Amino acid sequence: ELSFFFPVEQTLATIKPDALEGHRDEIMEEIKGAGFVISQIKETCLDREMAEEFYKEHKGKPFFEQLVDYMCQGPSLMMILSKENAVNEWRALMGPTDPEVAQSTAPGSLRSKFAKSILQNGLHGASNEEHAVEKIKFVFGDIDLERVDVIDTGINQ
Ligand code: RTP
Ligand code: MG
Repeated sequence: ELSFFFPVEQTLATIKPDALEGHRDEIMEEIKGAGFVISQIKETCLDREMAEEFYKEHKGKPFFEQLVDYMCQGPSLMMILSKENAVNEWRALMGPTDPEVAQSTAPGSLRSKFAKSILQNGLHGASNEEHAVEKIKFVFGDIDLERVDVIDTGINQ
């Protein structure tokens, strides 16, 4: 079992409403193709209060209200992704926040393909390990991350 030598890490990944509606299957294939295990998955419609909490670190920024509107426009897909170095690997697969930057600096990335604008950029990923634990707790409650890979979500084939 390789994970004995290369400890598996978890991150919180989100397919935002517009990308979920338009590109769910393509994005799921890319996630599995990149070697992530989908350890938990939940489709959920954030309400304003939840969206504000989800992005609380951006409260007060000029784009905050638009960001909350965007996150509430339909269901999002929340996932715990497991892989060695999952936090950074998932951010690399997403690519930069701004799709124009993504297209020029990370042409294979998900945002280079599926983001519509710097706001409507289709995907979220926790920015560091501490943030990942906090976001996982917020979305999935108090689950045991040591055991999260034992649960078979049935969608990793
Ligand atoms: P995320 O948190 O969603 O994974 O995105 P990120 O780290 O790449 O970018 P961050 O700075 O954390 O911004 C969070 C989300 O806010 C929206 N945004 N809009 N209009 C703007 O200038 C602007 N800047 C950021 C995006 O939806 C971004 O993903
Ligand atoms: Mg962020």
